[in-house]
This record gives sequence, C-alpha cells and structure tokens, in this order.
Amino acid sequence: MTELILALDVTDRRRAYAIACACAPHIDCIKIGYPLVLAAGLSVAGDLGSLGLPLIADFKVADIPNTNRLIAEEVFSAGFSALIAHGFVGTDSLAACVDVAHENGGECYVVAEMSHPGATEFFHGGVAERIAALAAGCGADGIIAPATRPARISALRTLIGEKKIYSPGVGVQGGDAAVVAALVDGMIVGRSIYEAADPAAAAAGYAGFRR
Ligand code: OMP
Repeated sequence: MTELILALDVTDRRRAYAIACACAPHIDCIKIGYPLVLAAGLSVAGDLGSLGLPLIADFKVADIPNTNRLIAEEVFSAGFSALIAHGFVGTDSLAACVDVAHENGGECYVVAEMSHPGATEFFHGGVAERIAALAAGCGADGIIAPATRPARISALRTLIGEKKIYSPGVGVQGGDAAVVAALVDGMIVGRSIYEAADPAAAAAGYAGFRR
C-alpha cells in the first residue's frame, strides 16, 4: 500500500506534537528533520515515538564514513526507525549509514534525485541513476525520488528492484497526489497538511489517495 508520510517541519515542539496527534489516525509515518530537531532537541523523537508510528530522521546525512556512523548511531539511539542519507558521498559513507540502520533494526533511504527546481542543476546526466544503483547495491531500503517529476520516479524505479520509493513534493511543490500515489511506496507531504486550517482533515484527504 502507498504510505502517507507526514513531513513535520514545524519548529514549535507543542505544535508539532498536537499536529502529529491530530493526524495520526490518517498517516502511516512521521518524518522530522533539522527544523524541528534543531528547535526542540533530539528528544522530540521520544514525544512523537509515543504515537506508535514509524519515525524517519531526515538529516540527509552526507559526511565521511566515521561521521556518518556516529550520526546514525545517535539517530537510532533516539528512537527513530529510519534515516535519510545522501548517496553522492560514495559507497563507503552510505554503507556506514545502511549498516548502522540495519544493526538497529531500522531502515536507510537514499536521496536519488531532489524535488525542487534547482535540483536539476546537478541531478542530471545519469547522476540520479548512479545514486539509485548505489543505494540498491549498498543494501539501502529505498530511495527518495521527486513527486514533482513523475517520469523520473518511473525511470529510477527500473534500477532498484523491490526497494521502496518515498516521494516528496506533493502539494505545495506542485506534485499531484493522484499521479504520484500510483508510482511510489510512500508520499511525503508537509506544508499541505501542517499549514492547513485543519491538518487532520488535510491528512485524511491525502490518505484517500493511498492505494
Ligand atoms: P513540503 O514541500 O512542505 O510538502 O515538504 C516536503 C518535505 O520533503 C520536506 O521535509 C523536505 O525537506 C523533504 N524533501 C523534499 O521536499 N525534497 C526532496 O528532494 C527530498 C526531501 C526529503 O528527503 O524528504
């Protein structure tokens, strides 16, 4: 089934928890990253973890293998179930994240191609394809691919076998949920839910696209 992943990029801890609680019945997973963790501290993972949903750490980790390992260990010690890493840093760095994830019973997702307009400045000419192949070769659990370019999702799908695709860019960035839901394993939606007048209703609306 296509999952609905809430990207909870708010910077107030109580607001984050309130939105997560309201949306919880309609979502499959919560993703947080620098905005909330820098504002509220890593312990916010404990608050959100109490809801019983998988929790993704979107730190787009991109460092040398030893530093990646140290970051990933902190992430999984804090209670996250998955980590997002960059692949352009190379096999050894990515493998460090994948290894720590799996040592902890967690998952690692690799950014293959980003969703914003500027991403095309560097993610072209086969770069995304190479990163997707690297992710599969390293044993990562899936890739991140852009909801804003559905054709690219389909192209990258051919390179990763049974690995999952999580896709951001639905809603505010222009991605069409009806189109994307048919192509991916998880839709990542942020502002279109958490900035809505009624986040729970918005989440329920996106949940309706799950297949
Ligand atoms: P909204 O644009 O508000 O729906 O949020 C999208 C979420 O997905 C944010 O948390 C972004 O940081 C994240 N994201 C992208 O938007 N584009 C990408 O290429 C990759 C990510 C990501 O790794 O989650």
